[in-house]
Amino acid sequence: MKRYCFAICLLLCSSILFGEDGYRLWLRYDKIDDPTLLKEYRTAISSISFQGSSPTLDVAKKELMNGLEGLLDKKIPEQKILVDGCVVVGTLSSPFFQEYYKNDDVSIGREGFTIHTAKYRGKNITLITGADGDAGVLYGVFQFLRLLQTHQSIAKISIISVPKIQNRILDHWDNLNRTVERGYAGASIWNWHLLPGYIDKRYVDYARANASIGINGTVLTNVSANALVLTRQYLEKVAELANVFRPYGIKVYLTARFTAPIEIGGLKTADPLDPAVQNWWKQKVDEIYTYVPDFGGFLVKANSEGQPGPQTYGRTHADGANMLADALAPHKGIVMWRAFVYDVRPQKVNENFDSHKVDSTAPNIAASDRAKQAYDEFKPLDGKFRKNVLVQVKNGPIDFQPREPFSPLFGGMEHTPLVMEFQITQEYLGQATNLVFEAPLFKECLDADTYAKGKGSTVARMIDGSVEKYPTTAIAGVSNIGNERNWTGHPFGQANWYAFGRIAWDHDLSAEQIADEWLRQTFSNDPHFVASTKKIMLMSRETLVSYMTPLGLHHIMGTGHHYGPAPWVSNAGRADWNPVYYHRADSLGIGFDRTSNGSNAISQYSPEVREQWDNLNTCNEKYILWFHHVPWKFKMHSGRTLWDELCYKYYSGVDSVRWIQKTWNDLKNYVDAERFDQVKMLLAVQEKEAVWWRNACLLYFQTFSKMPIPSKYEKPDHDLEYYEALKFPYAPGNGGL
Ligand code: GCW
Repeated sequence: MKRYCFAICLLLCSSILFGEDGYRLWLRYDKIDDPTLLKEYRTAISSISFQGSSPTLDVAKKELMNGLEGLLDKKIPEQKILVDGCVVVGTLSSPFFQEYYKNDDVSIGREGFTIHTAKYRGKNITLITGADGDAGVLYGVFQFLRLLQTHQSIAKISIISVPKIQNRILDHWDNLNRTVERGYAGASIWNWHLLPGYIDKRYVDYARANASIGINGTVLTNVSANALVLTRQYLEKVAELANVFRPYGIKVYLTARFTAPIEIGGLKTADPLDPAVQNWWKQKVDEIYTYVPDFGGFLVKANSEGQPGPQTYGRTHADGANMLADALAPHKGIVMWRAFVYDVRPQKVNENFDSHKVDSTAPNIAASDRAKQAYDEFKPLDGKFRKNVLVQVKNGPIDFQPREPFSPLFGGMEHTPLVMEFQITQEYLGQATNLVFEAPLFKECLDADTYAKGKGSTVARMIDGSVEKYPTTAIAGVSNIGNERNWTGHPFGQANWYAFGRIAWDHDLSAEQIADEWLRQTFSNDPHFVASTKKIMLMSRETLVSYMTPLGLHHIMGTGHHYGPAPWVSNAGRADWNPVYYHRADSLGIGFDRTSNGSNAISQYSPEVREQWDNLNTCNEKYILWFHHVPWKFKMHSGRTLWDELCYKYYSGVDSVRWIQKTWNDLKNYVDAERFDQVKMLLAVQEKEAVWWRNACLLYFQTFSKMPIPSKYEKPDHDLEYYEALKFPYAPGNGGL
């Protein structure tokens, strides 16, 4: 009896320990459940042999041993002599690989790797190699484990993989009090109070997860910055995190508050041309490097949304960025200076702008276009930045909306390397309740052609240094990670972290391939499960666009918390915080006229792009209301009027969510109960939110169009007043504001 109880206890404990709570992300390493494949793998992998040792090689070895032990359900021994089935791992400079490659030119740069199967000295072996020092070998090990986790054949491998972009960075908008701006997955994972003494195991798992997808940098703190992180007390904590991340090839960066010299340095000014200020930053940077010898540099949000900056002192963004760059240069650090600016400053206004005949129902809107400001401010500064400054640009000209055209800066800054900034956290994409796979959004932007240097000048090629050779290239994603057990709140939020890393490494990967890989590693290799869930993922972003902001609508969400629809809001603190500013609905039509007759934002793009979008008849309909004020009865490609098309989009968005729900429900037997139920519940919430968006937006826009919602559709279950009255005082994500 006793023994029986003990066995039950053990069973219970192990299921608690190994329950699918999502903590293990895509690094689950469970036993290969296909017996034939398991046999093949066990024959092909009999032992491992690490050539040399270093902190990075040591973590690579640990990962490989753990991974193989889990996947093959057996301990794989280390072997000093070559035997059949040996996996030989090491850097190119190790004696083994020196001899193996002899005079071959192995072009893998600092961080690339190769994986090969070969017959060598009569033995069938697998070789994984990378350059010295950096994490190439580790990346190779993770790629090898990925092959097994996704059930690929390993009989004949020949992979050379080199990242296309040098710095692949997660930007955390985490505050020192552990709130996370636009974070929906609990508190910050950085437990500042317990650092430097207590190293949470999560820091190591964070580093493993990032290294597994090639992320090699982390900005620890919010761009809306707190100068305290630059004090000695906090630098000691930062140093400990950097120590944990170093073996995994991850560099630490910090956000620099422009007025730090005043706030923590006791100076009277932060003017970047003041020698005392310059000297303060120089000394501060030198001090940082004593704590973190491989410190990456600063990310700066200046003169934007209340953050101080050089303009506060009558200086330019270039003056500010260059001052920090000079302090960092001796240490090889970089400055990522953000172009997300829309400060309260007089703006140049096109005289014709707003001259389209608006009638008395049009809300009162300012004669400016926020979409133009980043370009207007930064274009004149092109060529004026130091070599170690990169300008960091959000993917679209406004602000991480469900859909935006690419920012014109990507085609406009010939002499300045740009950092692509994507937002992984779903501030405007249903936060942590909506299932939205972002790879299609990332790809849509990266694959867009700027025509800046002729056809084929895609956004990706403009930032990765293939069009202009830059000494440094970078891409950043605003993190969606928090301290919730499964890291991202929504189980599918993990896919967006994963997708960002994979695309940052290789922007030629397709969204489909990334979804496929992620699903196989995170859930199951079952073909039916993978096919159905992949379909869900690949349609999810377009689905969200349809029920939130179809046809180029944007920025019509709730004020402040950005939760839910609020297209009626017209009383926010600044004109360009108001949804009415962006949709401009009136009795004649809807949409923001950014053509040459309107704000002329279109002029910031190359002629080839301009030509497509400036003309109402050739403009891709997914951007039509972004660039045009379109009459309600305008005939769309479908043959429907604009109003009917809008109804169609909103209704089809909700229908798609319902289809996704049904498809997920049918997958019950393929998924562990915990994650199945979580996703099921969240999809029910998403369906409610989609209906809410649809009803609220259509009822509101109908007050201008005065046209009926076609009778074939289900009727909104509340009236407009009901939706307008909804309030969400404690909606998450506003941390630190
Ligand atoms: O999208 C907006 C967010 C702000 C954020 C800002 C930015 C960190 O609503 O919360 O502030 O962008 O990117 O600086």
